[in-house]
Amino acid sequence: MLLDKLGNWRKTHYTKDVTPELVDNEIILGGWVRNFRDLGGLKFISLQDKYGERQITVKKGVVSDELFEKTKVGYQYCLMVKGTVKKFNSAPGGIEIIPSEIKILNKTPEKLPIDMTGETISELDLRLNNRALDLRSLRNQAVFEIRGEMLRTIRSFLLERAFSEVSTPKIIGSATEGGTELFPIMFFEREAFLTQSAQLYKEQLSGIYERVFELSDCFRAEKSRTKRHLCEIFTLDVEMAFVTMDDVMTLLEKLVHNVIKDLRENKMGELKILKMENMTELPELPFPRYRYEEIINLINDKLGLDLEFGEDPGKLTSEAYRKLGEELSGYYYITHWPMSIKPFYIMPSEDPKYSESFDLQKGMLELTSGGTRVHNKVQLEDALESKGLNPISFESHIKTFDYGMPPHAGFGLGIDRWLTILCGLDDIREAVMYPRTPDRLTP
Ligand code: AMO
Repeated sequence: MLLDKLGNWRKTHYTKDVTPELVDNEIILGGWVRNFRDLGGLKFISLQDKYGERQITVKKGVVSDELFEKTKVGYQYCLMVKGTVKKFNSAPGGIEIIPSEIKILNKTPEKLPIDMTGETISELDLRLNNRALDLRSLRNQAVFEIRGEMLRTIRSFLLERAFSEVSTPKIIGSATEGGTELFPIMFFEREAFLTQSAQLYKEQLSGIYERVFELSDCFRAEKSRTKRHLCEIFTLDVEMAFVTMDDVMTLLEKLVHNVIKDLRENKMGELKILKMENMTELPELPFPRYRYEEIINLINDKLGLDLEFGEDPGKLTSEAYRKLGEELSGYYYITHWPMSIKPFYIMPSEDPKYSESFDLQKGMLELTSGGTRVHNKVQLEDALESKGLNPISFESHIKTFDYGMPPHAGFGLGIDRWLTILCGLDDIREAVMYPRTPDRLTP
């Protein structure tokens, strides 16, 4: 069969806009066949577009014989349908479209590599191998609609509070987080790296614009094959001048609260598709705050482990991690980490064994790290040396501390991890359109 041409047809509506007010009107929809049923004299097509789906009802005697014969479709065929909107209570949304013309714009092989009807969920690697198809599923549409809403709410929340959105380089000359886990690249004849975080630049910019944020990709050369690690991550970086970590923690918990409130108000349909309408609950403010030592004691007492001061609870086995998540299932802060396991830019506490730092956790998952930063140049140079780093490699950064760097604090939040939680996904790779892990460079 020859394919139809688009010609002068243009969509008049998206499926979500086809409401009962449009009954008896002629419309043009476009999209893909999610499902179809052929009952002999009656054919049903679920036509899906970026916002949802509508039922197209093709009944012998009601549509022309030519159209009835032509309507032989397969899963994910690309169609445009011109037709009249009718009320039909048992159709999704209480509406059906009676077509007068259908254009088949593209076809698919008889057997698709993954299930697209929504009846079963194919295995994740198979879905990722066929991601452009997989992303069309109603479930994935819900996940990425929620991601878009999260980013919009984050932006407006911060812009309303005198933040400036900034963009910092992703090709860098030396480490930001202190050495390891960088991807080297060739920058003409020189070696360069893909950035791990906006850390140093956002600190510098907080000395100019006072309150800055960035939403961007960062690269982590970690060979961690877990359900919570990626090699390319998307983070929210925030930095504020003239504050300490307490102010930043108050801002962050309000931000988290605001995003969830907005999702519950505006994306309930998507949460329902993901069966998260009762799970993605509005957390109470303020979030509980535990010092690092309290968490270590809790893990040792409740979970029968033997962690010592200075160990990173993040390095726990997944079993212990799961148990910690059962013990503390909501959002909570872990503060005052040992200085020995924090980066050079973090401010030591009055007792320098501890640091002015925090993580925001949701159950077993670390969502954010942050803290008060060192803003005194000499102290920063000493901190670099004490971490075994060469101040010469950080010269251009340190120089900026000569020109009136204000006290400042900030945090970095992993958007992919947060989306995983908000959508109740099992694996972080599901929260990224095209994930990068040690085993995955395509698609
Ligand atoms: P950190 O290295 O903790 O802090 O990163 C911030 C947040 O990013 C997320 N994240 C990851 N997500 C998926 N896969 C990974 N491999 C991965 N690594 C990190 C986590 C984490 O909490 N500069 C500091 C932040 C700051 O102090 O402002 C930083 O990058 O959710």
